[in-house]
Order: sequence, then structure tokens, then C-alpha cells
Amino acid sequence: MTTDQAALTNGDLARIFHEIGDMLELQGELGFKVIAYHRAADAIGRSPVDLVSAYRSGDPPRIAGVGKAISDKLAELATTGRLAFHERLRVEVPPRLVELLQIPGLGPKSVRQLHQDLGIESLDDLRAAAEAGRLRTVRGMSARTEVLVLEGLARLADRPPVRMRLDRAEDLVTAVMAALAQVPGVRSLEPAGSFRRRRETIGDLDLLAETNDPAALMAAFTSLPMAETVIGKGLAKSAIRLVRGPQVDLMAMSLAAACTYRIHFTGSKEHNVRLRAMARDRGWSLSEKGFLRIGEDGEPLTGDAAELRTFATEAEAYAFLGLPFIEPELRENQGEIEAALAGTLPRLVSLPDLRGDLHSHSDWSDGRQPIEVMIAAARARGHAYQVLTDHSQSLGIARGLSPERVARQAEVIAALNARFAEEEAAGTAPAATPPEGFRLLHGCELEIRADGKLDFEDELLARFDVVVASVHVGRRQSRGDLTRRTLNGIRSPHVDVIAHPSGRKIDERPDLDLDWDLVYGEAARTGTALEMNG
Ligand code: DGT
Ligand code: CA
Ligand code: CA
Repeated sequence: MTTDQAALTNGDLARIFHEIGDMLELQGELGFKVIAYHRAADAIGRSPVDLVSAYRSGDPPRIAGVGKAISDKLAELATTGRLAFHERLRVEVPPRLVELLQIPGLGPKSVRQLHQDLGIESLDDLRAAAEAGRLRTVRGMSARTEVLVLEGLARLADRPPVRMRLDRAEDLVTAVMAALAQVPGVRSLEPAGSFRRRRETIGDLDLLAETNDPAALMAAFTSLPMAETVIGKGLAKSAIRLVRGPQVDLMAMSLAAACTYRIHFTGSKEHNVRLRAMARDRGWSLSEKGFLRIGEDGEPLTGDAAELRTFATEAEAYAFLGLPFIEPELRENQGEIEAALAGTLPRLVSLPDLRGDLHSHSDWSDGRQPIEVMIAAARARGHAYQVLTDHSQSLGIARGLSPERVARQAEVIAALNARFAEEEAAGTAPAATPPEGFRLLHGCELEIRADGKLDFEDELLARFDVVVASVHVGRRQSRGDLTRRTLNGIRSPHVDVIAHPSGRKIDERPDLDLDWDLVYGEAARTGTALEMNG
């Protein structure tokens, strides 16, 4: 039996499913299953609907990543307040034990053994046992294990703070803003900080609010179900930490000074330092509250003498400093102030600039969708072209295309283009079709093989509309070899684009170590485009 007082919040549910993910990992469960639990937990934590009430009323919402198995568990939790599966797991593995897996060399099996034999439940327990020389009493472990464990613990402590990728930040920002939008008095909510600057990774989240009732907003914010802990609570600023997530700072803006709040909390810190110096040179002190006159001692004046200046828009505040508006994406003090003063700020690329996609995979190789489905989506978006670049033959794991399959694909593409031309002539093409029409271009993603050779003969390459070449295999080769392979691609007269030249995956895989000056120089000389993953 449960009472409403004891009802689990979405945050509690998220914690339970994260814990299940951890405990299954310790039991040696397959990676995808573990990830599925953590994904579902994230989605549950972010859900705008109170899930316990929804399950009790028999009308639960559909949540991305929550399938039948997890939905059944949610139903059990909603109706009984408990989950037998979870309780069984808890008997077998303490949830904090999972932290031990971060130590290189400790897999689920050794961690379970450490728990069984020595009663270790946390990283602190592990350190104590290693320091006391007790790990060597466990079967398969030795004094050497103790040294490695202590080294691993030390490295864990010096690790740079974890940052999250922009896409995850986007989900979290959206969820927090949705949860606060209906709070009485709230007029607007907007993201600031590195998220607004669209950095590829984000440390913590910063939100700005316009509200007539800061007390109500801060109370709602600090009691969000998805909050794990409240770090600080005040009328002007509060901070929470999300369940298995980042810190979120929320600032209530002074309404008259909203634009300087935006500038201040968007940052970057280094950009703001430059702006404050420029203000100072003009006899003003700049803070989130606005511009204040400074006295001879360099300190802001008070009272009427301060001549507080606030502006309605960021552009006016920049203009006050003699600058054009600087887009948030550029505010890193990486030359944007100089460019703004010289009138050479770049125009940022935006979605309407996108006329087509130069790199795409269908289910002919490792893409998920048939060509027709992809093309329908591209046409509906008003694109003028799409280049199909299924993998070339040697990339076996991606079902790379043999020359015979390339020839068959060419026929399919020709037939599709003939149909598009007919539809355009008859006026039955999708409404979004641009005046020049839509064409599917035939390309390939050409392997630059480990020995540096290109994966198709020149004669075949000459038949493609666009050739995108890339390095996938042999990433551990020397800088010289990797550079030579990339240059082989660039120098081929048939190669138009080098795909993902650095091979980086944000936070997962570092840049290839290439001689970048040489690569950029040859790409410029030969007119070969370099792809940027976006
Ligand atoms: P992050 O969170 O590491 O991805 O990077 P940011 O740029 O979002 O940094 P964050 O969250 O520390 O601060 C956002 C902006 O807010 C920062 O560029 C300047 C401003 N700010 C935040 N806290 C303070 C503060 O205590 N003093 C000053 N002067 N500015 C601050
Ligand atoms: Ca931040
Ligand atoms: Ca912050």
C-alpha cells in the first residue's frame, strides 16, 4: 500500500532505472541493455507528465526509449511503490559498486569478487583495501593489482570535469524550461552560457528568467522532481544538480536590464573581460545590471552620478561600446572583437542556407532508410539536391558496395531523377521544391585503404557525380602515414571532398594526428573540400 505522500516523483523513478542499469552492468549484462536502462531513466526524469499519476490513471504517455519491459516496471512502481526486480538486484549488488568499473583493469567480474571477498562497496573502500595490501588476498589479484588500482584512483581524481555534449544539453534545457514555463509570474525563460554560444560540449547549464514573482520561480525550480540536490537558493539566483546530470544555474533578470544580463551570463568570461575593458576606456563600468559611470578611482559612482544605462536589446549595448552585434556563437575572445571593430564579422551559416546534403548513406550500405524514404524527406525540406554516398567495397562492416552494386544503384538513381523531372514538369512535385528542382546525385564514400590506395579504380570513380573520400581503418598509423593517405585522397582528380578529416568524435575519440598545414594547403591547391561534421 502506498500513500500519495510517499508517491515517487519522476526523479525518483529516474534514479531507480539508472541504478538498475548500473547493477546490470556489474552483473556482466550486455552493453546495449545497460545503455537502454540509462536512456530510459534520462527520458523518465525529463518527462513533463507526472508518471506515477499517469500510470495510476491507466493512461500512461509514450516515452521515447521506454519499451514494454520498462513500462511494466513503471506500472509496478506506480501501483505498489516498489519493484521486485530492483529489490532483487539490490540484494546482489550495492549500487555504488559500479563506480569501481572506472578503474582500468577492473571488470564486472573482479568488482563482484572484491565485493564478495572483501565487502568493498565504494571507491573509498577500494582505496583503503589497496593501501592496506588486502587486494592480494583475492584470487587472481596481486601486489601489482594494488599498485594499478592506486594509480587508477589517482588518475580518476585528476580527471578534467565531465562535460556533456550539446545535444544532451539541449534535451535537458528543453525539459527544465518546459517544467518552469507555467509557474505564475514567469514571462520568459531563455538559455545563456556556453549552451547559448552553442559550444560543442557544455559544463553546466545557465538559464535566465523574466518574472514578476522570483520567489515562486525559485521555489518551483529548487523542488523540480528532476533535481538531485539544491546547491543554492536565493531570489536572484539558484542552482540545482540534476539526477545523474549537470548543475543548472537559474538567474532572475532585473527586467529593465535584461540585455546586460544576457550579455553577462552568455559569456564567455573572456569575451566579457574584453567588453568590460572597452566600457572602462569609455568611462563606464559594465555589469549584468547595466553601465555605471566610474569615478577617478576607477570605481563605479553611486546615486544620480552613476547615470545607470540599460538597454532594451543586446545590439544597443554593443552599439554603446562602438561595436556591431556579435552573435553568441562568436563570443569566445578568439578575434571577434577585432573583427567587429574592423567590420569584418562573418555572417553565420544558418539552416535556410542549407541547399542539400553532400554525404548520406542508405540501406544499401550502413544507412537505416531506403533511398526513397531519404529522398522524400530531403524534398519535403525544400532541398535542391542530395548526394547519396554509400560506402565503397572494402568497408565490409558497413556493407560497402561492389562495382556491380554501384552500377545497379546508378540505374535506380537515374529512374528516380526521371520521375522527379516529370513531376516537376507536371507541377506535382512537393510544394517545397525549389525553382531549380530536385536532383539525386550519385556519389560514394570512398575508402582510403590502410596502404593509402583508393578503393575504386579511376574509371569507376569518374562515373560518380561526387566522390567523398575518408580514412576509417588503420587509425593508429604514424602521423606521416596518415598524412600521406589523406593527401592521396586529396590529390586524386576524382575526389571532391575529404570526409571527417580529423576522425574525431566529440568526447569519444581524439583527432587524428595529421600534418594539418600540408593537408589544408593541398586541399586549397586542388580545390578539395574538407567536411566539417556538424
Ligand atoms: P561551461 O559552463 O563551462 O560550459 O561554460 P560557461 O561559459 O557557460 O560558463 P559558466 O556557466 O561558468 O558562466 C556563464 C557565464 O556567466 C560566464 O561566461 C560569465 C558569467 N558568470 C557566471 N558566474 C559568474 C561569476 O561568478 N562572476 C562573473 N563575473 N561572471 C560570471
Ligand atoms: Ca555554463
Ligand atoms: Ca554556470
